[in-house]
Amino acid sequence: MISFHEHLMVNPMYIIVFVFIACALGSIVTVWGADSALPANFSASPLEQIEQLYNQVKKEIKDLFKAGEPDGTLPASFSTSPLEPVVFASDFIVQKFSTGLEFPTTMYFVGDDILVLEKFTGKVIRIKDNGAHYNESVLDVPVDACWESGFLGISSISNHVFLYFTESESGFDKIECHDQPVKNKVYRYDWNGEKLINPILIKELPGNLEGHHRHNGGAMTKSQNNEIYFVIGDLSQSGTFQNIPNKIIYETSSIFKVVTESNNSVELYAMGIRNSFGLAVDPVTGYLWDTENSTNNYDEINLVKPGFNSGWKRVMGPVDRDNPDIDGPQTIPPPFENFVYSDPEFSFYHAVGLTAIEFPDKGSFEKYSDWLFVGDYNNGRIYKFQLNSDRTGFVFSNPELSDLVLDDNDEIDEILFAKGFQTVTDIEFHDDAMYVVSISDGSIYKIYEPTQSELANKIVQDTILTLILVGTAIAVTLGVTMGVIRRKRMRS
Ligand SMILES: [Ca+2]
Ligand SMILES: [Ca+2]
Ligand SMILES: [Ca+2]
Ligand SMILES: [Ca+2]
Repeated sequence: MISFHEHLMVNPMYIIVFVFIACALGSIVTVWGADSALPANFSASPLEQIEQLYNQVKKEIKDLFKAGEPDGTLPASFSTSPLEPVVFASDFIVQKFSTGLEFPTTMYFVGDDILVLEKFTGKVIRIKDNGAHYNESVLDVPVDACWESGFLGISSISNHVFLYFTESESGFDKIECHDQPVKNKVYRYDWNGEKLINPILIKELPGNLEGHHRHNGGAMTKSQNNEIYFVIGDLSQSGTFQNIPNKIIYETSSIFKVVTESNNSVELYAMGIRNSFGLAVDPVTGYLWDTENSTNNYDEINLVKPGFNSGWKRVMGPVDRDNPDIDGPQTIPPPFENFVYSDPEFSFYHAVGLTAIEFPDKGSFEKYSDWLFVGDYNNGRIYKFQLNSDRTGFVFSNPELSDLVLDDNDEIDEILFAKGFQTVTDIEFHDDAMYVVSISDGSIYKIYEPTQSELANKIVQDTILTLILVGTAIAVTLGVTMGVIRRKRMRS
């Protein structure tokens, strides 16, 4: 359902119509008022009421103009306010699809149902194709969920569902932070149509090495060749996988590949990653892509070829840029095994907390088949990037973006697809629609092309709102005019 505020925001035309009608009616009513005598016993209180309404509407309009500022200039505190979602593509609408989830992180479709992970409960919630939840969770694991730990990643190949979570040693869910060592684990479960059963441990990784519960990564995706990729961040380490050659070799800052057709063997695939909440495989090229998170500067989108070194802690963002997060100049890391550094395909100078990354399905999103979508946590936005012809990078029409960095004053419109989701943590495409998980909102949104009847409903809504606005304009104009008349009469 489209809210009143959202409606006003997406239709600045209404404000113009409003002001125009208010002005036009204002002059007409003033003329009428000048020629007409008000009854002597005219009570002042309705006028006061109208004046109050006028002030209220004035405030409302002021707020609306504040909300309508160009997106790129919105301060973070404002953009995280509970605005309703807006899609900047006129042929799509957005609907709140499912609610009442407790801090959902990521999701995956099994058939037409969604399995979604709750960060702190360790529950896998199953959602029907109408957005309703099944009563019982399909799995409930013990999670150690302080800070960025917890239930983090899901993917699936046929009836095998792969899960990434920080496992609680005690067997009970734990939210409190602590210094005890824990493990991040990847399990494979069987989906029997009702429950996730028969867990097999695929990979055990460190967790909470410094007691920080930070940079656990957790994103997962699958390739067309029945491989599963998953990622872990640096767990605040400074060692070999962070491009600091020393004796510290924890399995961190890495992307791993599970070869399911080879007895679930796990291979190291990429290194030098500070942290990541997003992996996706291009359905055309089979290339893996990721999103990566900076301290303050240069969040990244990367094409991740086998043996990719993302460069952390020597470099974040393009190596020829200065990065205040890095001590001294940025440098290409020294070689480690066969890993090769390459610059990101795009970066955000100012960290936005990049999370989800996804290639569109066909159907309604066919027109975006050469685009890549990315979500962010800090602003609740969804960005879109047009791929080049060999799908190894992006093309832009705005020269400010052609340097492959969104700098602070760059115009953002070209890459902004939607906003207002508070905190995006996952995106999936399914059956003509894009689904978006908002962790702090406890909701999944659906972005899709409306049917004819939904479109008709929207037109009716538009008409009603226009009438309401015209009515308000008349009331306001009357209020102003009558106020003027009253003051004139009081003076005379
Ligand atoms: Ca649990
Ligand atoms: Ca990098
Ligand atoms: Ca730029
Ligand atoms: Ca996803």
